[in-house]
Amino acid sequence: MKTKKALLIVDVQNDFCPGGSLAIKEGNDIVPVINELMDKVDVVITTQDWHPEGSTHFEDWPVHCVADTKGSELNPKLNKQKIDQKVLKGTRDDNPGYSAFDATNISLEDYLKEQDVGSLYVVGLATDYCVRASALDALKLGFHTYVVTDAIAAVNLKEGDGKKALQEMYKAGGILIEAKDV
Ligand code: VGL
Repeated sequence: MKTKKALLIVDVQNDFCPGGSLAIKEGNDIVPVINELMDKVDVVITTQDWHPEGSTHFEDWPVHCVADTKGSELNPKLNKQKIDQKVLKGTRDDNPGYSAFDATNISLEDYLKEQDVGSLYVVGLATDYCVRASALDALKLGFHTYVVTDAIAAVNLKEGDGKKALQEMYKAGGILIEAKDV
């Protein structure tokens, strides 16, 4: 039986935080909560949206998280020392890379299996896009998947998108939990 717990920190990058090109209001507020969670797990993984310049993905979104720019860097307040594995996604034009399992620098599924991870705690940005897609894929792949509700934030292009995504993840078998209960 896979026994280890992993924290999957989705896209806590400058462009998704206040001051960034696709800023989510609460982007900075979740960082201290995430830093504390790092001590409660065995493996810490970060994902980064990592788009080529001129990506067709930018027909749907403002230009954001272009590879090797300030905007694609992790939030400076995130504790980098505890990161075991970085994952890059959205690196090619044929896939928007919403899900951490679409990463191209490694296979996240293989990595988690090698590390003996059975449970994933998903946190980060944004609830209605990359958190949602990553959690739904984790559930499909059979991981015990927790979504830490006070360590995520939504874009909410349409009002209620974040809530809808939470319901979807719950219905698919995701466990909604608060950071204090991890
Ligand atoms: C994301 C919108 C566009 C995310 C990525 O990280 O959730 N949202 N690209």
